[in-house]
Parts: sequence; structure tokens; C-alpha cells
Amino acid sequence: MQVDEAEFFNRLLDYRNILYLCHRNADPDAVSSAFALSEAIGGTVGLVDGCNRVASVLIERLGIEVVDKPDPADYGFVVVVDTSTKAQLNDTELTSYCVIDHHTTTALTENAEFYLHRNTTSTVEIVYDILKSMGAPINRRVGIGMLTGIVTDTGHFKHASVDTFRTVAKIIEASGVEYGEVLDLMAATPQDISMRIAILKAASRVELDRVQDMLIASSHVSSFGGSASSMLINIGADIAFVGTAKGESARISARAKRDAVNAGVNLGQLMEDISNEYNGTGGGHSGAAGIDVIADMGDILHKCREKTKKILEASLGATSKDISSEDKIEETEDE
Ligand SMILES: [Mn+2]
Repeated sequence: MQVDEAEFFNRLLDYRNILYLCHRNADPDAVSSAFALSEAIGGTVGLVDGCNRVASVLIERLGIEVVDKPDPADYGFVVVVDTSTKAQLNDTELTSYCVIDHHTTTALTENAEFYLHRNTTSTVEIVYDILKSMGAPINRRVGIGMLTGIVTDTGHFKHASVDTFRTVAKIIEASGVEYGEVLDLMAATPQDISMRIAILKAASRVELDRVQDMLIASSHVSSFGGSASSMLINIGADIAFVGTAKGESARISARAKRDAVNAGVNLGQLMEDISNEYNGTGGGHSGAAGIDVIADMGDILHKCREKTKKILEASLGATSKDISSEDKIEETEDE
């Protein structure tokens, strides 16, 4: 059952020993949402399976106490934070739980006691509305965490809405944090050597499809697929698919520019559709999504490319051409 902000925290007040559970490889949005709720209502921040680098810097700098791989049975109630599928929880069995989330897919809400789902650009923004309705203060640590969560989830405000900026302003006002502090914290995050290698390999292995002026880049890496996919967008792709093969299964990280989304590419929907064909899990946002399936990575990547080409051809009215091999690349403009 969907509840509103006031009802959400009212219900949480009925429970003792709450676990705020973040998805695997937790990001700043998940960790900061869990941290803000635990500070306001009480309880423990739990990571299903580690966190990413910016989140680990946050945890260290803000001194956030976290429990890695907690056993939900040790807690009175579980609040699943910023998570939409069971796979993101490594299929952890949950008996009594609620969900607070902003993803377009909502598989986890089905068996939840109650949930709060909003189409915000981050979970932090939903948490802000809860704190506001509680009249809870936002201290500096919580403020820095929340702002970092919003900045990272919106791709440095690339996907921000007018509500995002409004909430950011209110968090800055309430917490006394300066935006520059948040940027400094993120800039201090070291980049892993293996991540830089993966990203460069992804770039060197790119295969391109072109529909009118839209470029679809596909590649593969052994890890850091999400970062590699975002990087392909940054260096010129309109849509990027990066595959990672893990034993029998394949993971695809997909990203799209706003123009591609406006042209009808909804990656969350695309990933959900493909995952249904393979009994896997997939979903996310229109501009950023992922899929986990038991299948050959090459086949899934091919499927992603073909379906995307069809969508673009239908909306842009052109046939695609394969420009993977160098001799076919037309360089009309030299820059
Ligand atoms: Mn999020």
C-alpha cells in the first residue's frame, strides 16, 4: 500500500530496531537516504553488499556507522532504501519490510507492508519531504550526505528537475552546508586504477550504430560497466550499452542522452522487456538502466542494439548503418 510522507514516518514510529537496507554497491543516494532516516527516526544503516567509491568516501568523512551484509532477522523491521528489484538485494529474503524508492520499476513494493514511491530524481528528495513533515532538523552531516546523493543521482544535475533544485536550495538553507563542500568531497574521491583500465578498454572496443545523427555505442568490460557506459555518453555516444559477462549470466549497463530519450528511447522499459524474455531482472530510468540475465552477453548486447535501432528508425524515419569498421566511417566534419 502506498502511503504519504507523514504516514510513512508515523508507521516507522511503531517499530523498534529498524534496519535501513541499501542495495548492493550502494551509492550516495541510498546511503544518505538511509543515514538521514536513521538520524531522524533511529535505527541502523545496512549495506547488502558494499558500496561505491563516492559512498565510501561519504561514510568515512561523515563517520556514518554502517553494517555490511546484515542479517534482516536480527532487526525488528526493514526499510528497503532506493531499491526496486530483489536482485539489487542479492535476493535477500525479507519477511516484514517497507520500501522507499524513486525507480520506475517497482517489483519490490508488491510484498511490502507499505511503501512510499515518488518519481523524484533521487530517493533523498523523498526523504527530505519526510523530514519536513516530521519537522526534523537537518544537521551538517546529513545535509552533506543528502546533497551528495542528489548530485550523483542526477548526474551532476543533468537529469535534475525544477523540484530537484528547489529541494537542493531547501537542504542548503536548513543544513548550512555550502555547495562547494559537496563538490570538494566528490573531487577528493580517488579513481581506481582498475576502473580507469576498464573505461579505456570499453572505449577501444566500441562498436557503433548510426541512425540519422544518433550514435549507439556498444562495448564490454569485465567490471565497472556502469562507469564505462556513462563515459561513452560523455565522449560522444547518444546511447551506450556496456556488457559484463559473469559465468553464465550477463549484465548490461545502459545510458542515454536526453535527445535519445526524447526520440522515444526508454531504457528502463527496454531493459524490463528484454529481461522478461529471459526471466531475468531489468529496469531503471529512461536515461539510465540495467539488466541481469542468464544468457550470452553478446546476444543480449545485440538485442539491445537492434531494439534501439528500431525505435530510432521509427521515430527519426531512417535506416541505420553499421559504422563499426573504420573504412565505413564518414568524417564529414573535422574538428
Ligand atoms: Mn537513487
